[in-house]
Amino acid sequence: MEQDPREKIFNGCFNEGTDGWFSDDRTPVSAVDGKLRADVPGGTTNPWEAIIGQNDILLQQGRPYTLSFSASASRPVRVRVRVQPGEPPFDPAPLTQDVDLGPEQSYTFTFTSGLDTDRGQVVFQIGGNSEAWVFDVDDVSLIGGDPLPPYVPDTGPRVRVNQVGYLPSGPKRATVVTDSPEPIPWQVNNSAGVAVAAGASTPRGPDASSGQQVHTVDFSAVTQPGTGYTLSADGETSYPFDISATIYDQLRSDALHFFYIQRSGIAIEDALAPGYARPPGHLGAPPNHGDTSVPCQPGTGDYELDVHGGWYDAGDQGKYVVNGGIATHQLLSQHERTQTVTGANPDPLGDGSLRIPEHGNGVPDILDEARWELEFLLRMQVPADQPLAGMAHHKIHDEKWTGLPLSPDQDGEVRLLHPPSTAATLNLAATAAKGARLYAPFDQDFAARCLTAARTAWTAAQAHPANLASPTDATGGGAYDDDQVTDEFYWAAAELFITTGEQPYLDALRASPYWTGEAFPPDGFSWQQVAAVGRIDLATVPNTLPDADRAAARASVQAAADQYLATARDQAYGMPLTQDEYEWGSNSVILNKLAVIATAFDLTGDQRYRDGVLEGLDYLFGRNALNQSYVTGYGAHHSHNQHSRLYGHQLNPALPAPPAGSIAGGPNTGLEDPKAKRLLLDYTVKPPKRPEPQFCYVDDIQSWSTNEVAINWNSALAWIISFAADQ
Ligand code: 9MR
Repeated sequence: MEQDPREKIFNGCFNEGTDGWFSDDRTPVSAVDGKLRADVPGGTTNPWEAIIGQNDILLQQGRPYTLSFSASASRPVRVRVRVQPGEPPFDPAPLTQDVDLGPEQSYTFTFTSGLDTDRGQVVFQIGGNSEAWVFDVDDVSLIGGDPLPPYVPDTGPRVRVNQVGYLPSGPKRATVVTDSPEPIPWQVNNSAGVAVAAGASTPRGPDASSGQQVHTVDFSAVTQPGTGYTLSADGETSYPFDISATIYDQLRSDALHFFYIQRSGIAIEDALAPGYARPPGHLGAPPNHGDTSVPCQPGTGDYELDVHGGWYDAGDQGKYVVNGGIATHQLLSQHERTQTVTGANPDPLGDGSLRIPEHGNGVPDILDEARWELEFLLRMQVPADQPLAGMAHHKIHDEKWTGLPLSPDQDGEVRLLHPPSTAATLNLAATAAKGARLYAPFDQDFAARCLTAARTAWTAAQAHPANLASPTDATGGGAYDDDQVTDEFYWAAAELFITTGEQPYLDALRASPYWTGEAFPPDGFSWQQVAAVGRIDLATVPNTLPDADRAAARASVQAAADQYLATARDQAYGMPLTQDEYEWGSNSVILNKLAVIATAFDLTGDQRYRDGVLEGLDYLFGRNALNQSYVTGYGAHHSHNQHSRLYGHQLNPALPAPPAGSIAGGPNTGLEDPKAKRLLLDYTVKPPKRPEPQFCYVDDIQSWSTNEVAINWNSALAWIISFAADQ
């Protein structure tokens, strides 16, 4: 059916399953034959005790509306339909209508809105019956008010630069959106408005990831440090930028400070994080039901574990071993790089460098921060006297999804341990093995504890090589499922071998398909594809691999870096991402490819790699189709409404926005949340059309699939910014 431009309901025909609709916990809903079906429980007294509805409905005061739907009931019942405010006390409601249901029938009601809100609700209150029944509803439509204005992002000037700036000795490129078929003149002005360089652009034709006609500009010849430079071309002037050797220094610290603020199980101190102070989350104090004695999911184990601590994963407050694993690895690697690479500066990561409570304990602060998570990962290991001893539980999170915003100490949901998985167990083995060698100079006991846990986990994973996390276990938390764990085996074997030098781990490496196989996926490594991180460590960290094997590992890093650089060269916006790779967390895909390119630079000193990393960063700081810096607090136009229960400023001005240095997930062509769909899909055509890949992003707190924060994304940012700041 053609959508009326004044339509206020999203997915009212249920062509997209139950997307956009909520129900209460006791009323399961599903999309059946293009309708929504609810199995309504019996034994309730009030209509609102069973409920289905949609949030974020735009209602304008004094405007007429028409609500229509078709519905049926498996036996005659009376239900109540309401259009109401989205928050308690849910009154005054512009429409309250009792409806007698039976065989399928269409219903139409008109009303005038007394409310002015973009957070209205349409609800079907279907409780109040002693016996269970089945409710079917379809073609839900609310027409009225003014047509929804099409969402037009603020893309600023058509001249796109790195809004933070450029290193004096680094490449300096920009992208100009213009239809001109011929080169156009450009000019760089300093802050006094004096022209310091000029030239002509290079036409690049149509750009596949943005759908735009673009030119590139190269002003690398400008090397004089200064603030407030601008680039002008085609009658437009870019946002200002700096040229400075220190542009990434503060971000090196901020990107890591994010982890302190995401900590679970500790009070966040205002003195360390002004504006972010909060009581400890999930330490067993009511209303929390976690995380000090957390039971297993029903039917999966008869014990409880103390799994307090660690970092909250993202905008949710779950804790997932596979994502905690890669994030911990990247922090540990950031530290380890300072020990293996000449020119990598340990001081900005050392004791006293970060804003954390462990100052002055003689341990590099970055190791203190990583240990906060590593201790949690160790707690997730199944005790020796239980079935699957030595494995790691896949995750712990709320039984049901919680709303936004939510301070973790106020979370009243039951939290459960989800079954152990091979992938989680190998993440524990890999990170604990790496921790064993890195903490040894500072805390022998902890290092020994790590190594024992890593060995135990490795043995347990070998005994249970195919315990896969369920892809459907995604209520109240993410699934983080992975049906391929040979890469996790390879990574864990690599870390255990590097730390111990023992033959069985080398044998396991040799037996792995990754020993000679491609470890670097075309779309970069990730929490799910981890062979690359094992390979990078074999190539960079001192170990006892035979020389030829070590040389092969190094050559493979370089070959992957060459491939990623070739991708970047094809992009008029300069980043190593093809138009098909704008997936969930696409910014981290770029960052992780940049880490491979950076490692090639560390190994070879070849400037092409260093320049490729720096140019790739330009995209993340504003040289892109949206003119958007994806890092909070950095650049003239930066993301600041990321999806998070902690940083709820967009919903409640009394709450903080994400802290400076938080990176957003980035454009995602899947548009996997209702907000992104409603704003970005063009419903005037069938099937609804999404914008070009680079435009599949919205800086809105409700768009979790394009605009969330996450520990594995900030760990990727922190690693690469440390590299860039070292240059
Ligand atoms: O980063 C994850 C991405 O690769 C997946 O496609 C997506 C959907 O399963 O989940 C992402 O991870 C989210 C997790 O499931 C729950 N916490 C927030 C994570 C970041 O969005």
